[in-house]
Amino acid sequence: MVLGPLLLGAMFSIIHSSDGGVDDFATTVLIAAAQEKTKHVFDFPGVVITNADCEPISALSAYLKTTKFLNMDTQVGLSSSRVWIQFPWQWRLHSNAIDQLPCLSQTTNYDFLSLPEGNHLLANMLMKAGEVKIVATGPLTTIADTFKAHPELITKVSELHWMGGAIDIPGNILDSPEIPKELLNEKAEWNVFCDVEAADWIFKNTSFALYLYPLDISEKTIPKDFMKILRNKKATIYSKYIADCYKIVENVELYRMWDVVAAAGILCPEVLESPIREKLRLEIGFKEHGALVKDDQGREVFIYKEFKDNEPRNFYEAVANLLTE
Ligand SMILES: [Ca+2]
Repeated sequence: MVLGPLLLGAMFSIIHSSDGGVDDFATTVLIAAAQEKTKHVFDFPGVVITNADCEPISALSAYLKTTKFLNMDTQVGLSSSRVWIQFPWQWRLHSNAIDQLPCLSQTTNYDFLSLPEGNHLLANMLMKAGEVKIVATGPLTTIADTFKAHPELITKVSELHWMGGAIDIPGNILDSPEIPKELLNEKAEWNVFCDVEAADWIFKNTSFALYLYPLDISEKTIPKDFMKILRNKKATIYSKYIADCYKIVENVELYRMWDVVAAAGILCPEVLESPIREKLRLEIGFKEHGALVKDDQGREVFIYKEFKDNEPRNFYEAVANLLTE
């Protein structure tokens, strides 16, 4: 489906479950830009932050400033859920850099304690919404905890689009200085590894369509290549903001557009090769903790592993077009 203008009101809502990294912010802004560009074919009621790939207070502050800066009608909440294994600090501190972006310096301070807690916000948004598609660009902790407390809300979700896992290529947890080497393995990816129990709960207790965007596809996305294409477009407030975000990680050689690919699955699916249907289960227990394993008894998942024509350039173009023009 290609999104287009609709005059009768929003067809569905997108809720973003973010964990506050640079790429998460880029994803949020892409959703906001697409909402404006498609003349609100979907609602974007909220972003819920999980304390995972971020320093949580700066991530919350940056999100509040961002939604104000971009004049977004989107609520923000920080979840009180806790992951099992935290991301390395070298990644988590990026949220502080976003909070310090010059474009966000004019916005005012907030009373953090008066804000809705993230899981309550997520539950309330689901109660009020019709059909919901969740874009999850961090661990599934917040979503699982909210559904454990409100199982009746699971049916509100038609699709979960999750950046997670590594299927036919190695994972990405080995370079994690804070974690003893014997607890790491070559197969797990961080969004799964950091809370395998939450992912396992979602796999076993839900039946909505689960679309997976593993490292297999996002490994091919290079922010510098995307920025070359974005710079050739007529700049907008969205494209300038994303340029500022990716500048924070421009010298991080292994940085990819992991999370943005998951949003593309809803916003511009025509640039992705059709997903492969597979049954997967979670490996739990050290050795291969967090690995996603093919298993006939596992959960049905639709895996996006390739860009159309094996060419990320069309993805860069489609995302750049949503942010500009
Ligand atoms: Ca993320």
